[in-house]
Amino acid sequence: MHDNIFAAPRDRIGDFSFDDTVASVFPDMIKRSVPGYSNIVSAIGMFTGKFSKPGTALYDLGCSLGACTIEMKRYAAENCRVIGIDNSEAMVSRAKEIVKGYKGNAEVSIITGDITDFDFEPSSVMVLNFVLQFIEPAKRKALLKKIADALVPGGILILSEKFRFPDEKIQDTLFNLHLDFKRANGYSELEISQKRTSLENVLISDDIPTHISRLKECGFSHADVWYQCFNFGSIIAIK
Ligand code: GEK
Repeated sequence: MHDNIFAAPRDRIGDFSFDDTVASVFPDMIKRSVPGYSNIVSAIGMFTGKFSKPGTALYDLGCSLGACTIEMKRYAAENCRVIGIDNSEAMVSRAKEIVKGYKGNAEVSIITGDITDFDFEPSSVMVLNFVLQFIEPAKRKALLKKIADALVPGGILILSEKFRFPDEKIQDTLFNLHLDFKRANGYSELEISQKRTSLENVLISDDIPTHISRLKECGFSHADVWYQCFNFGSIIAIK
C-alpha cells in the first residue's frame, strides 16, 4: 500500500507512532524513506549465514513486519530459533502472518514486547535495524550491554541507524541529500516537513563515534561501519 499518511495538511502534528495506519503502509514507507534499506536487509541474511551458530537464538529487535526476520530464517545455522520482538501490536500481528509465508532453516517466533525490558537467551546474531534511534537515549547503553552479555563469543550485533554528523558541513550536505532522496521517491515538500515535525521528539540520532565508543564500553571487541548511504548506515559489532 502507498504511504500518503502525511500528504494532507494537518492543523496539529502529534508524535509519530507505529500504529495500525503506519503498519499498513510500512514496506512502502521505509523503502522510500531510508536510503540503502533493501541492501542492508539482504546483507543481514548474509551476516546471519556467516555468524549464526547452531543451537543459538537469533534476535530481530524492533522487527516491524519481519523483513530481517525473514532473511535470518533463510540463512540460520542448524537448530537456531529466530525471535522477532516489537512493542507495536499492529506490527506484530501482521508480521506473524507475513513470516509464515517464507521458507527457512529455523523456527520463528514473533513476540510483542519492549526490547529494553526483555531477557535474552544465548544468541549469536542480534539485529537492531533502525530501532535504537527510537529508544530513549538514557536507556540505550543498558540495552546494548544486555545485548553484548547475551551474545556468545564471536557473536554479532548489526546496528543500523540514521546518523548525525559532528561536522556541520557534512551534516547539512548528507541531510539535504536525504531530502532529495525522499523527493525523488515521490514525497511532497508538505509530506516531508509534516513527517519531520512528527519525528522530532521520537527519532533522536547519535553520531558514529558515539556509537562505536559506546559499543566498545558495552563489551564488544570490534565495531565499525560496514555500509553507509548519505546519513543512514549500518555498523557491525563483534563480541
Ligand atoms: C525492519 N527493523 O524492517 N521495543 C520493541 N520495539 C520497539 C521499541 C521497543 N522499545 N521501540 C520501537 N520499536 C525493521 C524496521 S522500524 C524503523 C524497524 C523505522 C519498534 C517500532 O514499533 C517499530 O516497529 C520499529 O521499532 C522501528 O528492518 O520505522 O524507521
